Amino acid sequence: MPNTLYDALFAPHAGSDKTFLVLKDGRRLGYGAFLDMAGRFAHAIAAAGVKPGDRVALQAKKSAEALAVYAACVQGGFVFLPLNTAYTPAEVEYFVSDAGARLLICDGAGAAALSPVAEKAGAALRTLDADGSGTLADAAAAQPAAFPVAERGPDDLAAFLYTSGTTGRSKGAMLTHDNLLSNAEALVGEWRFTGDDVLLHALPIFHTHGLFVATNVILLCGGAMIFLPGLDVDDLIRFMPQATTMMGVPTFYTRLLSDPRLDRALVSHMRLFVSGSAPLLAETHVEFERRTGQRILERYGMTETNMNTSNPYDGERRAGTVGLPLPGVSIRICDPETGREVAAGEIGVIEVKGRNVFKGYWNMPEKTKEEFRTDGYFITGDLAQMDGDGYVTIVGRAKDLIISGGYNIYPKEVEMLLDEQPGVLESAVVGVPHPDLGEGVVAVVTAKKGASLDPEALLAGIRDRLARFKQPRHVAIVDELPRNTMGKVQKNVLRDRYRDVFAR
Ligand code: MCA
Ligand code: AMP
Repeated sequence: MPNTLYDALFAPHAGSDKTFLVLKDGRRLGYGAFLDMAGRFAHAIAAAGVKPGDRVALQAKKSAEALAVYAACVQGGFVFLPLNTAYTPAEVEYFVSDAGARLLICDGAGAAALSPVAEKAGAALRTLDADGSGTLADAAAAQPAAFPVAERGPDDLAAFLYTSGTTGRSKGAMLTHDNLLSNAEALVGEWRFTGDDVLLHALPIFHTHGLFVATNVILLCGGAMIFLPGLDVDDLIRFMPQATTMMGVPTFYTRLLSDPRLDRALVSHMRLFVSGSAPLLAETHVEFERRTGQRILERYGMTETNMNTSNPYDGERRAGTVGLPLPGVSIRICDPETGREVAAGEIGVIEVKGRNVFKGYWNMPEKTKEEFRTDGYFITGDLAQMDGDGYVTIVGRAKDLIISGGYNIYPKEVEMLLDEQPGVLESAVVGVPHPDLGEGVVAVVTAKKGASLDPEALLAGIRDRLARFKQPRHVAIVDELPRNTMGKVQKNVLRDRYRDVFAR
């Protein structure tokens, strides 16, 4: 049966004993063994009542087995819904019920808290631990490795990835087989990936960067990944000699730079370092080149669009820019109000069109409509300028968004929870420079008349409902919030006022 993504990414490797994954303990997993595991998982998922088109939510630690669940979903025609492991059960409940997931797979340790969530949503619950054990693995063990590949065309859904919204309500971005395949093809070509590549992979696999950019590129070219559980600079340095390429968010590069072991000799054999998900400071780019002789290649993307632009592999990699539109991706910079394209060099909002652009937000036709122009361009909310050579420089965001260590945080979501705390009149949440994470979260809160507020108590009040990475790292209690003449809170004033709270 034809299956767009399976046929391109997985089927060519059937039966191959070539290494796909090198794990932290040095174990190697061949492509054939990985696909056999995926086939068994596909049986176990189907046995839980999941049919093609149904959503399968996964909140589990990074492991070869967790990645095999992704492969199993593509093979079985199930829609893969990966979730950040930092999400609290309250957050997971929203995703599972909004997506109508038929199955929730979680860590064994999280099963007690998530069992009522699954039950309420009418989803089956299975577990998968970091060591590959759990009830899903148990159910898969007795199954055959072969699983019939479900028929899926280019426009069929492959995955849902939730992105937060400016209203505080997360939206499920629906990604098709062709969205993912077209982008992997563009990146393999532009970044010259081949079956000889070994990618140092320390990113999480529940986001576009670690899953679709890194993993799909390696699957498509038939290379290997050194598959590490997370960012540990000792591991990066230990495995670097075995790798040819690395992808990371800017924090990967600033942490490597703060280690004296990073030098030319360590990385002279590497052919490519890629950065994305958050702005790479030009000074990081320059400092990395000074220390290592390597010019980091910065690219720009979004969950809804996969990758849009990239600095060139062979041409000039310009620090502070995100490069040129990828092949097959059409980019224009428009006036946010009128939607008219601005002249070269002027600032506007980035709009994108191409096979990479998602199908819309799940169950939100109105929201989807708002974010597309009538001629099919998607409005990203990123402010940028494009120079005469086509290089794009991101200068800010029209959306109220904080990016901390590559994770997105929508202030509205945090503000809504703070505003519910006893004694709180109102709050404003902003991102300010953070030396390790790029931006750190600051909450500025005012009290109701007669109430007194304690920052610790406020944080304790939101702890169970908000993933740790979204929680403010600095809370300021003030008498009033600065407002403009229209009465709107001036977040730029707050960003300025608190810009040094995380300074080293
Ligand atoms: C962890 N913590 C964080 C973050 N990560 N706080 C704020 N922002 C973060 N990003 C907190 C934890 O809650 C914990 O808090 C403490 O930091 C240590 O946790 P740990 O897990 O040890 O942190 P870490 O290993 O140092 O992780 C930092 C990290 C990680 C390596 C920057 O966040 C990461 O891998 N980020 C990559 C995210 C990513 O892949 N983004 C792509 C999405 P406490 O100690 O208080 O409990 S964007 C995307 O896909 C688009 C399409 C694109 O363009 O790529
Ligand atoms: P997400 O919603 O998690 O997919 O995050 C996408 C957002 O990350 C984009 O809309 C940008 O604001 C930001 N982003 C991704 N790559 C870059 C980059 N190289 N430079 C600046 N911002 C980036």
